[in-house]
Amino acid sequence: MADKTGGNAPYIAKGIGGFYYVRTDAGMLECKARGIFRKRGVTPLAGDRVVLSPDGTMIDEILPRKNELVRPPVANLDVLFIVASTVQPVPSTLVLDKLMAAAIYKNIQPVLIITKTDISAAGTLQADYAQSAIPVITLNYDTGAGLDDLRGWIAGHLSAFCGNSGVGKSTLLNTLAPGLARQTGTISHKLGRGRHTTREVEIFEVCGGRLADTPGFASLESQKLCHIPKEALQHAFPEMEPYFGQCKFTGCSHRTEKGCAVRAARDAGKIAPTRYESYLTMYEEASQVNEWEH
Ligand SMILES: Nc1nc2c(ncn2[C@@H]2O[C@H](COP(=O)(O)OP(=O)(O)O)[C@@H](O)[C@H]2O)c(=O)[nH]1
Ligand SMILES: [Mg+2]
Ligand SMILES: [Zn+2]
Repeated sequence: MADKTGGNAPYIAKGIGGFYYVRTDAGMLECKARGIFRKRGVTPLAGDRVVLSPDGTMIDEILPRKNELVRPPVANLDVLFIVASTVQPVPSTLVLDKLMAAAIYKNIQPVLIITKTDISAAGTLQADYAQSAIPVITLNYDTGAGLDDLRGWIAGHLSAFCGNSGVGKSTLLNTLAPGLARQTGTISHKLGRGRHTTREVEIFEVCGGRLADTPGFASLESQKLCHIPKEALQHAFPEMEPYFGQCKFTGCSHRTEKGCAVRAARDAGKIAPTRYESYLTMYEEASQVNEWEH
């Protein structure tokens, strides 16, 4: 499938037990990886674009990655859907902001999806992100609102869903791709292993795009995605970007410095207080990690 990024080379849909299932124009091929990868310390990942041997049994080459995540192990994600429900459970903006920042730092487009708007209005949550430059999709299954928007983001991209248990990820996937639940674990069945034993990422083609099913990625563990150094953190908050050149001091950390244009923007209502608050908390946490490491 041709993506907006990464071309349309064959890609690894799943790796399991030293075998790689590579989706090609000619269907799914079972391949092994050349020993050279192990020597170089490179592990082929689901999402990797690859060059196969002429007989289609070997991964000869892994094309350059746009990004890679260790947990969950997946390469070349374009979009991370961060699912939050208005209630049951009530979202933490800090947790959402951490995930969004991690995605941006990894060159992945975060998209916030708000569920359960039939139970409670999405107002506050929507307002928190209205000025963030992060796309927000408000879903409502009664009216169908948001579903086309979501399909538009899936098309032509490799994406993954994350979000707390109970926010409605499975419900959403079943709505978008009713066949997906049935497909899950097909490859491991072929291998004669119970699907409950597999923790591997598996990529499915749905809605004109590709979805990475990522077991163990249900909980919101942004620290597992990546650590963002405190100096880089400001770039993971896109709505702060317009003010960077305007602070009184170069190298302003946008916390307590006099003449900080970012703080002024917060005061003027141009940056949401919750977003700025998350930045401060994350900066503090990043500082502690840095000191501990050095
Ligand atoms: N009222 C309402 N309930 C929902 C919505 N989305 C999911 N649920 C319910 O929330 C519960 C958890 O949903 P589920 O999809 O299993 O969440 P997951 O843990 O993220 O996969 C289930 O009882 C769903 O029926 C929604 O938009 N509105
Ligand atoms: Mg679920
Ligand atoms: Zn500043």
